[in-house]
Amino acid sequence: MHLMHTNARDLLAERYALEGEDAFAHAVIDGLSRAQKTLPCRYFYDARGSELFEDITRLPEYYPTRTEAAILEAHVAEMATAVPRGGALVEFGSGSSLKTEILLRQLPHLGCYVMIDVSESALEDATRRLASRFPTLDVRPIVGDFSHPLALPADVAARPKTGFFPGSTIGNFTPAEAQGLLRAFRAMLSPGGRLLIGADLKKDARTLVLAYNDAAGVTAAFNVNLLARINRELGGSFDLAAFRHEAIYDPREGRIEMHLVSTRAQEVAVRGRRFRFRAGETIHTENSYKYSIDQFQDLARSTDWEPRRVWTDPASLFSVHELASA
Ligand code: SAH
Ligand code: AVI
Repeated sequence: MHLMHTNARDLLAERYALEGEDAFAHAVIDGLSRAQKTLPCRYFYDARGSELFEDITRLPEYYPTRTEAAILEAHVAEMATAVPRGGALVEFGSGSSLKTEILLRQLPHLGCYVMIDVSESALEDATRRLASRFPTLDVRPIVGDFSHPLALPADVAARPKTGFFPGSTIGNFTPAEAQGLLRAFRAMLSPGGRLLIGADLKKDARTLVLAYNDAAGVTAAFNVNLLARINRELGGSFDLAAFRHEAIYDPREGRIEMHLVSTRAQEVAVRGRRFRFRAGETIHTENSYKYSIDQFQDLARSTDWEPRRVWTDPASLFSVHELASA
């Protein structure tokens, strides 16, 4: 199996130097040095984190995955018209690519399927499964961070391109960051690109808070795994039992915030640097923004994407948007 690493391609030298473990160490030390400690949520997804995320998608409280899958099933014939014959489908943060199969089954004349993810293990599993379920499909896994400049292979770049960004992963970026991403995707998918993108919708706070505080504690394990990863990969000294998961909804920002709360005053070392925590102090680990359909379409317009069709479920929990390069 051939996984293409973006750092093997024509990226900036300084980014090359900051790949992998060094980039992770740099981000952790920078984030823990701030007044409000923070860690970038893309580091959730090591092999264990990717497994835990798949467990989250099957939780009764976590409505987004099954709702989006139902929207895809119901409207896939219309959605497929956004993908030209012989075109490339380029997925950002593809994870297990399970929902993508709904679309792939409808696209027998697809030129190729590009999946971009930071999780090498998720890409490996998905590549293996897709090879057996879609034996004639040209699958191109790319290990990389879609929020950094990323060059598509020349033969893919030459095809008409449709982006696929499901799961409401766009919600894990602030609106300003999301604008930057949407612009970068537009540049990558141009000329004439389309984007099929999932966005979780605003709803009552109770449903939202339960989705990120499941009874079985899987989301808590997903959150704490970030500290375990720092211990494993950077020789950190986090006492995992001394941090607890917290997820709150901030209605003014329209976002779920995940935090790790230090249950006592303590000091933690990472790569020879020491970080002090007060009892109750938190590390902000993730935002998950919730949009109205209008808000999301305005965000798209502000980045020169033109909103076309939008599909939702009967309870208006989740939305899938078709955007066209304006
Ligand atoms: N698309 C899937 C998975 C969503 S989970 C779904 O809808 O269920 C988010 C996925 O995005 C994970 O697989 C994670 O590894 C990946 N990811 C998160 N931030 C990323 C980044 N900056 N670059 C590339 N992949 C990223
Ligand atoms: C990937 N992303 C859209 C998920 C979300 O809902 O924000 C990640 C997640 N975090 C906790 N549960 C799921």
